Amino acid sequence: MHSVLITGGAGFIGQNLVHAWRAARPDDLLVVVDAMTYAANIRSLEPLIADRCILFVKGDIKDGALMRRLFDEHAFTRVAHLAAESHVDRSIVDPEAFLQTNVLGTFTLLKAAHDAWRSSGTIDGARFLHVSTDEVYGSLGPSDPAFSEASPYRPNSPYAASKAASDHLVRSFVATYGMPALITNCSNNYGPYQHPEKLIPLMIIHALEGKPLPIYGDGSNVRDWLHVSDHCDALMSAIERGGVGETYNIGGGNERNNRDVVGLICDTLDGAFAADRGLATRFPSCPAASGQSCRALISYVTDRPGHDHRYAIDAAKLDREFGKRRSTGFEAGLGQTVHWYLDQEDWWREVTSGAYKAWIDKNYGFRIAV
Ligand code: NAD
Ligand code: TDX
Repeated sequence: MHSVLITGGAGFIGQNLVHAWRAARPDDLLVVVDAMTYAANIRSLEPLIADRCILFVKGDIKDGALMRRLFDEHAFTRVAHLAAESHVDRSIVDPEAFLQTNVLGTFTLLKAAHDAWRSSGTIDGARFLHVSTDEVYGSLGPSDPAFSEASPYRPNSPYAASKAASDHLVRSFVATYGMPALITNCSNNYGPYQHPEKLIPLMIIHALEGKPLPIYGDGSNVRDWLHVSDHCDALMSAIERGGVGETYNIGGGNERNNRDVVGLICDTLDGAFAADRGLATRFPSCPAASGQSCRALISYVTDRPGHDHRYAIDAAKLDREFGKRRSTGFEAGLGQTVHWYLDQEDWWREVTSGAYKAWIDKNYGFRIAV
């Protein structure tokens, strides 16, 4: 049994990890700390909080005194660190928050964990899992081999640079202070509870509302899509079985270009509307409500500055050490995800009507149609 701290547990991957952890290890004490930025949502955690299955603390990882107090009160033996500013487009418009949370916040948390574990003499059995991204490795050409754990760091966006800096800090704490930490670098996640600023939910919701589907550049950029449930499964394996100081790449093995992903979302929605006439009543602005294809909404817009062309992950080390378990095929996972957003209209309307909307209105800059 462990006392576990999950930072960023109100975010997309964090919420999924809280539910997965609760189901897999019901005896562990779970404490979630999250600053509740625009990206956070605790609707799905409310039943767990009410039933005292988890403890939720609204707090900032940059608050060193609070972090240290949490370690002293709960004697954590596991930390899954997911709190971050995570959206590349925001990092282009306003990079400072990324440096503050991703770099300074990670440093503050590392220091609090290290101080607490050293002074309580529990450092040997403890584990600190730093959840990072494949974006630290930069961009691949069409025929380059996939990123491995040995790939050099070449971040291109302020987001990627801030995550790279945080990875380096973790590594330095392992080498210098004997911190029992490890790092995972994973590819693009998709699935339930993803904020509608990210490609897949954005396209689903825009299509339902009859808005343009803005594909950056020519849409040839490739991402390796990983279902969030497979990611959470790998994170739980890594924290329990991974080696201190090790890095594990986590990928879905599902390389797709953005044109194909958006086309598949459109086709899935077209099929769903054809099968369920009630959807036309709920979403009358969607082209599929009048028998048209959602593809009619696709609009190629100005490219993201510094847009990485391709990410691909070589997950051989993860598979070798923990066994291959990532099992969600992309077409099936995307279909389930589209249906999740169809079923959870209340959830995404609440999100899209809030702070996210104010930001997107103000920063629509580089989405001007070309
Ligand atoms: P998200 O933006 O959905 O959630 C991040 C959470 O962190 C939010 O709940 C937010 O409130 C919280 N947070 C932000 N600043 C904080 C602070 N200073 N103190 C405490 N909490 C704070 O992000 P996500 O997609 O769930 O990503 C989680 C982690 O996984 C991040 O570290 C991200 O870099 C990494 N990652 C994500 C992906 C992906 O495809 N989503 C891929 C690779 C790696
Ligand atoms: O409106 C859009 N149109 C578009 O063409 C948006 C939002 C995105 N895109 C493109 C840009 C990317 O090539 O789709 C691709 C995916 O974009 P995002 O969903 O913004 O993800 P990405 O930039 O690849 O980063 C994601 O994966 C790695 C997460 O946001 C990061 O947190 C993670 O580290």
